[in-house]
Amino acid sequence: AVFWECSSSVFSMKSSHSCYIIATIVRMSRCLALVVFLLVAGRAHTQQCNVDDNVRFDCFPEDGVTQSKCEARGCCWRLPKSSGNHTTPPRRGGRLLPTQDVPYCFYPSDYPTYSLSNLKETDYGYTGDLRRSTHSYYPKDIMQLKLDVYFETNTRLHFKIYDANSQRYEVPIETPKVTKKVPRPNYEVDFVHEPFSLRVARFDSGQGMNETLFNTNITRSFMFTDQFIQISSILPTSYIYGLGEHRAGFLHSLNWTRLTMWARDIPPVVFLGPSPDQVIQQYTEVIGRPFMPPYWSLGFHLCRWGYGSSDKTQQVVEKMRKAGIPQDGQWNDIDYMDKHLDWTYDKTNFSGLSDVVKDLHDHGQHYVNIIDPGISNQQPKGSYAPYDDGLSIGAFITFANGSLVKGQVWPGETVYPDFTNPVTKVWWTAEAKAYHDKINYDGLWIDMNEPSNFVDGSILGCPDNSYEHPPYTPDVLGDKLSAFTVCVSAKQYWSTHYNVHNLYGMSEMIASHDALANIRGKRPLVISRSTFPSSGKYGGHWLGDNNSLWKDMWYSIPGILNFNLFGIPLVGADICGFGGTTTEELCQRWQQLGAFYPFSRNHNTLGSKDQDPTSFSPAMQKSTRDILLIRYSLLPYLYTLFHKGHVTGSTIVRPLFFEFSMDQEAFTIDRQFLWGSSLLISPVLEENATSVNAYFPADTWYDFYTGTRVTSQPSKGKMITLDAPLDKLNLHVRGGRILPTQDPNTTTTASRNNKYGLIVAMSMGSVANGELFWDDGDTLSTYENGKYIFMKFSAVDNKITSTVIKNGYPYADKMELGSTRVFGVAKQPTSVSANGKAATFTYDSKTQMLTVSDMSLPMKVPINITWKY
Ligand code: MIG
Repeated sequence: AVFWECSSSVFSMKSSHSCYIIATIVRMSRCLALVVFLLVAGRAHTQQCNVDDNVRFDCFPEDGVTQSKCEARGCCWRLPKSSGNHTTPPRRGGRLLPTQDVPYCFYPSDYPTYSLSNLKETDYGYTGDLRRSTHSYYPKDIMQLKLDVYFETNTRLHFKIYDANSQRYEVPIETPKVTKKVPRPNYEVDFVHEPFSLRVARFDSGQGMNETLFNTNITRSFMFTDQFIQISSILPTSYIYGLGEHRAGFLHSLNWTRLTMWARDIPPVVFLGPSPDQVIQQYTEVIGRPFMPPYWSLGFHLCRWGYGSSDKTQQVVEKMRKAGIPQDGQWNDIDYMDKHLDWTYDKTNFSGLSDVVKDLHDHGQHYVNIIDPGISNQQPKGSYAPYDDGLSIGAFITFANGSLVKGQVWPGETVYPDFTNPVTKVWWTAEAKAYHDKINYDGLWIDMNEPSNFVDGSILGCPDNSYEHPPYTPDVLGDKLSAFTVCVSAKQYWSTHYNVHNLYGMSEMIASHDALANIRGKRPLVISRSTFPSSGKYGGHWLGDNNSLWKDMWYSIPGILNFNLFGIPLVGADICGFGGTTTEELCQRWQQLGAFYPFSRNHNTLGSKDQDPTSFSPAMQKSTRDILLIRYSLLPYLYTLFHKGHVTGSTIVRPLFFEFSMDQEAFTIDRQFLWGSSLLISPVLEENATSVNAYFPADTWYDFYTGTRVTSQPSKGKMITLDAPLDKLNLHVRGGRILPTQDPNTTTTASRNNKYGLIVAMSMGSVANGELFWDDGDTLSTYENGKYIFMKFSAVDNKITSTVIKNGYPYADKMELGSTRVFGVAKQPTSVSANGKAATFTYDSKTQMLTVSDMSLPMKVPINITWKY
């Protein structure tokens, strides 16, 4: 059970154990990140209640506070200065956006807490003892704690606070083990002994001063009890991003906002940056780097709940082909199943399913189906192997007494696989293989894995114990931990469900990823609804059930940006909206935006009107085709970004401030985003709009379509109103960058045979750089095994060259550069040569774009394109 609380200068986190959070924190010219927690408090004896409104730390975050309940906790009860005539606090609650107000009940400044003793330097940093002598208001204080501080790398400090006398549950995610401290870290840590507090500061060599990143010396609210943990820090900034999946804008409100992340549980680390993208690289160094997606998964995907038959599924694919709209993946939702049973298909309505899949494969396309965790226990014995086999090996979650936890999901009564159990993984692979022998699917879409349950806890309710009824229940849906999921006191192999609840989805991702790799021997695609830090190692995510609303289209941008912060970059929202009925205009705009989601899929709910692109007017189809062809042409650039993400942890889609971290205007922008450092996407998010106000951070930017320079490295960023007729998505390329491209086609299988291209966008000083990573797009571990080609491109004045850094790609002979567009060529060239031969070119003096075409330059050796004036 976890929640956050933030005021303008305070936040805290309460957790069942230890926690792990990442927030990128930006302050004026500096960016950092931050993270995490645990700890304790005691009964106040004397009360120092003279605390300013804006630093009041909420002592009664749950609903129903009264003066007597507050004072029973040893806390202060005072009207906020800003309360006006109100004498009772407004009701709290409101799950998505809790009431934001100054707490009436808050910690006194002399609240008893822990003291620090025996602080010693060690090989890895520091160790010390934390003790308290009075109890807090929550049951079972851990009176003696240990503090370990690890100086792990120059940019990573890790501190851990834990029970001195007994082993508590820790999340079994492998994190780097560091036993020797780095000699010259980029930070310092200091401690106050009585009462205990800790401060972390980063050296800022540029400014010759230190910047405090984390400082718990704010309120004595540090608690560490059996089921309630809390630590607070002063924030160095009011710009807070990240902190789990929420449907809201990118920037968080700091007005006593509670963000619930039911059960997150790994030790704390502090990442120092300083640049935001470095923060993410440092974070993924700990949790694991994102997987390398199969190339085909970066194409466009189509799905809906309720095609109802294999014929209807086939028809939509055929309509897409006829319309010439790119499509790499066709998906089926739960209606393909026989009575919603996992690893079966409806032999009546979907009798042609294996032919549909064969036809997709014959056309270089792929097929993905949904799988839910719940396994029906209601089928006649001997008729449904997934249940019979699972039961016989003990694959399912049980209560402490060994009886099965039975819930209710789509197939009716179900049991739940315990994916943390190694035997369950073996069973899951066997079931996935048996089904794959019938339907040759290519990827798995795993839904309902919170895990979801249509009854609370189980069909028999839940036992009465302290897991089910903790002393503090965070702000969760249904007001109890087992609401809409399984009983939290149920047993799993790793630990009690209470401890591993939020890991359920990830454990299923691991099992599904490994099963696919095993069965297909190729790169797996797993898309999961529930995720946890480290999930990006195993698959991607879609943002769940949005609606066909303009606002939800906007929210998808903070959504994809956040998942890039979380190290799960293969992410997208249901294009055109899942619930409700889209309009053609909304769907057309959403297809434009969605063409730039890392994971691009149109999906629709049962019973809603068709919303695949072919169900709209020819004009809408054309605009969707055009923008998807642009996506496909840019896939070499996107794929190279995924490679970078896989190897260094850098982000694929980025908020503007990741690249322009000195620009305060950029901090709040969540209606535009970047692909990598170089491509700016400025979608229309409003109905009836024919223009868009787009922010251009201070640099040189070119219109993607015409090559026209829109800004010439001004000293400050600018807001510019751009034309955005219905069939146009505004895209801009940053000066100084080279993007690798490929002539598009309607599948990646086809486009991968085409010639490559370059978009060269000159800086004001007439230089540009870029790179390309390429491999066969489907073989496992090509980077790790050296089966790839990696090259760098550079442009200076009137010359473009390449350097092949590594060539281990078996088909590198087939790669040819066909064309190049150069933005920012000031004068008309008289001739252009490509590897020494005269080349075809055109030049537009108005836009200053030089286009060189009809080339066939082998890419495994250096290229050289030169023009003369
Ligand atoms: O209870 O499988 O978020 O994408 O279409 C609903 C049916 C279950 C929820 C998923 C949605 C999917 C739907 N599923």
